[in-house]
Amino acid sequence: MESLTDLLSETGLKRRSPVSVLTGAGVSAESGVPTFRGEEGLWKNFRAEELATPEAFDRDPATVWEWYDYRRRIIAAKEPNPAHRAITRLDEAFPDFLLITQNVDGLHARAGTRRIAELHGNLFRVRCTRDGEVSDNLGVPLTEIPPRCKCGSLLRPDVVWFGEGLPREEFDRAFNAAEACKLMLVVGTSAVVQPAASIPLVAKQAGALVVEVNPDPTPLTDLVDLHLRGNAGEVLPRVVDILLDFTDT
Ligand code: BV8
Repeated sequence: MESLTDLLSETGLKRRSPVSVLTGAGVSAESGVPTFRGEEGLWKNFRAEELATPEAFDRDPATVWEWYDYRRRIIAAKEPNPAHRAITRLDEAFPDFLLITQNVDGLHARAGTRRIAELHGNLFRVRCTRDGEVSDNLGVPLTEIPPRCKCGSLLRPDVVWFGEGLPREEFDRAFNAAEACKLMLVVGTSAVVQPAASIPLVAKQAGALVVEVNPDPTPLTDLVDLHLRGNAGEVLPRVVDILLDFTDT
């Protein structure tokens, strides 16, 4: 990876430099969590675009709720992988750091990463459909599917569905970090879902060094400074070693 070191030398990255990471489902692939669009990227024969919508929930709340419960059960049995843990090492080493994730699986927090912007919410939280109050899913009495809030309204997963706006605070944190960072790692995303897929472009246009980690090319690949082809669980720990060595001056 001498080319990464060459690029770091050109940019003069320091330990005090702002660093951001954008992740997608690929960072959880080596934990055994299915991605959305890979060949195994089917969640129980459903495509996210079919069920991850307000219309689907209005039409058939029980099926949508059960689909999320199915995903929660699968993910609760998984563990963070070396890619998640490598990102935690960055969070611990760089004073000005933000992880921006599209993932809703909660694995980054379970790996110990603290500074996270969850663009698309989190599977392990639920939200009241009447007043938007968010709570921990674990305390929900499953007397009926989907369960109801204490106010009597249906509960829904606290995730962003297609056609819904992203949480304003998380969106702003992510785009502000993209505009300020000197280095952005883009890990395990097919870069097709907007507005998340625009975040690396914002970083690039603001002058950051943008490095993609993905076994396959994506619509971003021709636009980034360096595409490291490989699995995040293998590539990221080595990238972090290089970043910490290079800035350890
Ligand atoms: C919005 C939560 C407006 C739910 C998700 C332009 C054209 C057409 C449509 C649109 C457009 N702009 C906006 C839209 C609509 C839509 C959209 O982008 N559609 C896409 C499909 C074209 N966007 C929206 O609807 C967004 N909202 O725009 O609202 C608005 C604004 C204001 C007010 C009101 C409305 C909301 C999008 C959020 C949707 N919710 N998730 C749930 O999970 O159930 S998105 C879902 O896709 C997940 O969050 C997922 O993370 C995300 C992106 O997928 P990826 O993470 O990239 O995963 P994928 O499987 O695709 O790729 C995996 C990658 O990993 C691959 O590249 C693979 O090669 C790689 N990989 C595999 N193994 C490894 C690996 N990499 C590294 N290591 C490995 N081992």
